[in-house]
Amino acid sequence: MKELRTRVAIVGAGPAGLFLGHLLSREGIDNVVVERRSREYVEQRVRAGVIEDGIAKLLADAGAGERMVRQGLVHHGVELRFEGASHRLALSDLAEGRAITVYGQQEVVKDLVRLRLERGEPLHFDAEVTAMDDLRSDAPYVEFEGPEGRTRVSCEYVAGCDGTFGVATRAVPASEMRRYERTYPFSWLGILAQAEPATQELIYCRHQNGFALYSLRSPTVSRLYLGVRPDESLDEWSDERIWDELSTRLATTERPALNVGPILERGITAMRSVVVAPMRYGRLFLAGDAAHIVPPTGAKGMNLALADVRELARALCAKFQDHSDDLLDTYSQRCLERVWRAEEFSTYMTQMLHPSFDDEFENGVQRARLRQVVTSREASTVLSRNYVDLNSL
Ligand code: RFL
Ligand code: PHB
Repeated sequence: MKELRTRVAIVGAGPAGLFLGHLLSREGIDNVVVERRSREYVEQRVRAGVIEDGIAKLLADAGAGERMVRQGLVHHGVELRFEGASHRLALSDLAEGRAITVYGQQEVVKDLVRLRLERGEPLHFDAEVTAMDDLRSDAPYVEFEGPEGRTRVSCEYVAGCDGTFGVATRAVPASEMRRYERTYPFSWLGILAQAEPATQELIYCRHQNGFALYSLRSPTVSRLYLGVRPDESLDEWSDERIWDELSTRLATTERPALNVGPILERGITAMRSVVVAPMRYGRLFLAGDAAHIVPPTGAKGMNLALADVRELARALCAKFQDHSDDLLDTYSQRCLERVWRAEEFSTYMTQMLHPSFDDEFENGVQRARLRQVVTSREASTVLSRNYVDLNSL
């Protein structure tokens, strides 16, 4: 078996793992990132698209936002559409001038991979971490299987940034970590389409047939979602049916609902909420989806992941540079407070925008909530502040 030594072994090259590696390297802290998929795969994986105000600044201040600042689309509002009518939420007016940046998650990943490889820092693709151990000692290790065989990475700390149900959470004895979970009775069918967006701003739509979201990636690429039954399969959704349903749900009396174009990518994602606590076991620290999942209605997943590693990088710097354990010891508690706020917001958005098919009482409550959001300045202010900057409030 090959042997490597580093200070921090980082499992996973999603936004969390790559950004943690970036922040540590900037402080001169040696780290190794290990990713089980190929570079092409992680750079093409279409997922999140909304970056909060404070998280966009964090990326830019860390020298990782140059292309995002050039190519990202800054939005100052979103639209809420229900009962056939549109209502604009003036996010920036309601949230002290702050705004969201629409920039694909895979673009963030591409930027971070390129920066890392340019600086010659270790990043192993096609390398699956199969084990980690001695996590409660001061000499933990992880092992991975890569193109060159088996390697053991001896380190001082392990960062579990390996996403949902990863090897990191599985390495923790069940008695040492609690898992809180909720499932929802729907999934999201998402498409990326070569079509000019027919909207300037994101549209969150509640229709009696179900939820719809109109998002975008560039002046020529649209990203759209439909709420569907949890057991639905992509085979049941021809291109024609997808476009018909999107245009039914997004229709208003005022303008054409959308522009149609070739579908470049499609997928169905189940919606759930998960929190594991604490986000630490000995010298293993969890960050991002490895520690929590939010339903995508609040657009919080990638933001939470980047906010976690902002905390973790600070805590590791305090340890290595000032010999202080304080921030490491409070990491989990500080993150979880923010994570539960994001769970609350994501649940609120999800429950307000996905109609029930068998509970008319629930539907009455949802409509009342939406009307309150568009008529009460207090309600729209709370929503806007959480939407644009929850992780920095
Ligand atoms: P990732 O991105 O899943 O990265 C984890 C990485 O770990 C690798 N890995 C391993 N590597 C080595 N050895 C092993 N044993 C490994 N096991 C796993 C995986 O291959 C992977 O590369 O987690 P990370 O970094 O925590 O980032 C989290 C975000 O990806 C996620 O929260 C967001 O995509 C969620 N999300 C959204 N977040 C937002 O902030 N705004 C949005 O608008 C938004 N929309 C979305 C979303 C997620 C979606 N899906 C598909 C879940 C829309 C959708 C449809
Ligand atoms: C996206 O653009 O992919 C997106 C936007 C907002 C969400 C979820 C996904 O809430």
